[in-house]
Amino acid sequence: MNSTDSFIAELRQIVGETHVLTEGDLSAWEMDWRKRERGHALAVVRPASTQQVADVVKACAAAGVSLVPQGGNTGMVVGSTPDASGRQIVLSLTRMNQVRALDAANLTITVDAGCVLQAVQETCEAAGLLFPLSMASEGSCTIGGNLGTNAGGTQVVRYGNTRELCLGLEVVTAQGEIWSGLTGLRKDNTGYDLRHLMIGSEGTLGVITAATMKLYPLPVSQLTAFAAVPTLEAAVQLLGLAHQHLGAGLTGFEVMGRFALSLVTKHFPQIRVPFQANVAPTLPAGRGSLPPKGAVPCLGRPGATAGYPYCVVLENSDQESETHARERFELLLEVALNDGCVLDAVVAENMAQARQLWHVRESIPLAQAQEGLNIKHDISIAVSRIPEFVEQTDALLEQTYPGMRLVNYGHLGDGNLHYNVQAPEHCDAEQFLKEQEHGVNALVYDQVDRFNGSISAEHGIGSLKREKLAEHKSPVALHMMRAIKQALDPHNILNPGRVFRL
Ligand code: FAD
Ligand code: 2HG
Ligand code: ZN
Repeated sequence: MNSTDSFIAELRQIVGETHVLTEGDLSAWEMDWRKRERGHALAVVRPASTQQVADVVKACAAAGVSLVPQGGNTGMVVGSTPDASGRQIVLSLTRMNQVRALDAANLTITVDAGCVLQAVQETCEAAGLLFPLSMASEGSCTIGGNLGTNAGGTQVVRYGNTRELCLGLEVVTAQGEIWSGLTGLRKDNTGYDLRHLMIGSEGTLGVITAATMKLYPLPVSQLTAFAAVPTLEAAVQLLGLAHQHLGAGLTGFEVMGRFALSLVTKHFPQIRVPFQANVAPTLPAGRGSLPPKGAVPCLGRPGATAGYPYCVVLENSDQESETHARERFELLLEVALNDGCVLDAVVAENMAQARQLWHVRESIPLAQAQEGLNIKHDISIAVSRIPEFVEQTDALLEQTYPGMRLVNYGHLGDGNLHYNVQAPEHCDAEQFLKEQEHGVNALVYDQVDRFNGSISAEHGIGSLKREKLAEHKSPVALHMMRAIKQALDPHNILNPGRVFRL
């Protein structure tokens, strides 16, 4: 038996014969969600317990084999798939999917890292509690992946990123030791906060095997509106009004450019996008009229036409009764309509309609993927400067890459845009990316620097943005990051080549 065979045999002994995959179609583990890169794994290893993870990591360390932790493989930056060497293992955590404890009085839940986000949300809801992390990939992404990337999503404006929701972690170190840091404490200042070091480290500092996460009471009322705005400045003005009128009730504030919405209409014609040409008006405009069954009532001005430059989804969730909350919510929209920062708006009458409105927003990444390969920029800029950034950068891109199409949307409430560039129509997207991606990225990221922004707001670095990080992060910060990596993983076996090269 050669050394590779005996290594595979050892892995099989640890996790069981059928949970070490070496043959057949492994593309689900080897190809990233965006289909940017296809790697090749020595094996896909699927442990079922923390001890098995620790034993696998020890075996890898002894054999000098590196490993790539993987959850739902929905990451956007090529961080959870193996390289092309055929010498790395994919450590898939999806069999570790148990809820370990739910402490309603402490408002915490402790879950295995491989739990799917939606399953955690549903468990909490069944117990009358809210786990607020939410994103379009929630049916597939895992808590381990959310922590690994410090994922954001659509509720950050109220509840923060995954980091803010995490109280404790259990982690397997690069040496195969288990750090049991599963605390539900809100206060613990006993030295360096290792939890925060692990969160957002993209599998390069440790393998997260479980986490204790914060919960909240389920909101009593939830109101969602879809509003058309004349400009991005108006969207920012509406955000200010929403903070003022709704206070902590404001839980979501998303912006969507016209082209982004047109892709939803084009690729998912069954989805009703308010104010788009394919949607017959649901109601004569005006407050108070009763909507036909299943339709979203219209608050907007009569005669408003389709094709607004930007639309916004905003959500208020509250502990006060629906009647009070709705009064405040509708007052906000009335003030915004009078100020001219909203041109038209629909408010969901019930949860089913709210879900329809959110579904429009959440379908954009999928519609965009249907349109073809694109160049993603997950950037953050101070909210106040976003309109100026977009105006300048749109103009620069249009001038330099005539015909390119901007899919601009995102979490405006957090100052986070998905400022994505799609190849010109009828142009081979693969060819466009090959020839122009470098230049497009340089242009956009230089602008981000000029506006003191970040080149990765919520998706992380992976290998896709690794070289960009080196260009845009301060040398002092990079030096400290490397020192941490070398201290915790001196043999570079945990997701090497992700975030930076050593
Ligand atoms: P993976 O893709 O498997 O892994 C991501 C990274 O985490 C990799 O570096 C991996 O090595 C590491 N990792 C995974 N598990 C562990 C572990 N147990 N221990 C240590 N490291 C680990 N992201 C957002 O932030 N906000 C959004 O709104 C959002 N919307 C999305 C919508 C769609 C349609 C899609 C496809 C993706 C979206 N994403 C979003 C990106 C993605 O879903 C998130 O980054 C998510 O957190 C990844 O979880 P995952 O389980 O799929 O992780
Ligand atoms: C979202 O907010 C995700 O929908 C995906 O973060 C962003 O596809 C993208 O660019
Ligand atoms: Zn996002």
